[in-house]
Amino acid sequence: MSDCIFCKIAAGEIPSNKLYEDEFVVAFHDISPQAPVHFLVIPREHIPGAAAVTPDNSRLIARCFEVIAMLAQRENLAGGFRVITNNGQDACQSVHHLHFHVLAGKNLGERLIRD
Ligand code: DGP
Repeated sequence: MSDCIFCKIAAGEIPSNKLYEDEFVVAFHDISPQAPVHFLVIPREHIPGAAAVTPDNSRLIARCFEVIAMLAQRENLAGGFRVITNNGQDACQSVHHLHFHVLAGKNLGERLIRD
């Protein structure tokens, strides 16, 4: 999608602090961190959100979680981490390209990412 900010980050057209990228997935630090560790994992393919996951693209979600597990090990998140995806208006989704927030580096408590 030509006007999608995360498509542009994945393509390298907008700078980001990337942790990892491969043919299918990109991980980069969130511009507005909510925890000491806060990065986003996205499929390169433009999927608008969790509600748009289908049998045709769900392998990309599996790949995102493989990358999350790899980065959790590489970034030494042994104390634990939280994975969140916001979908739609009530969840305050602000970027309509599926992304998984990975939060860590402190006790995250029981509060939601936005309340
Ligand atoms: P959400 O509200 O779940 O759609 O989260 C979108 C996240 O994307 C939010 O935490 C801030 C982050 N974000 C928005 N624009 C940019 C950007 O240009 N660069 C980076 N690194 N993160 C961004």
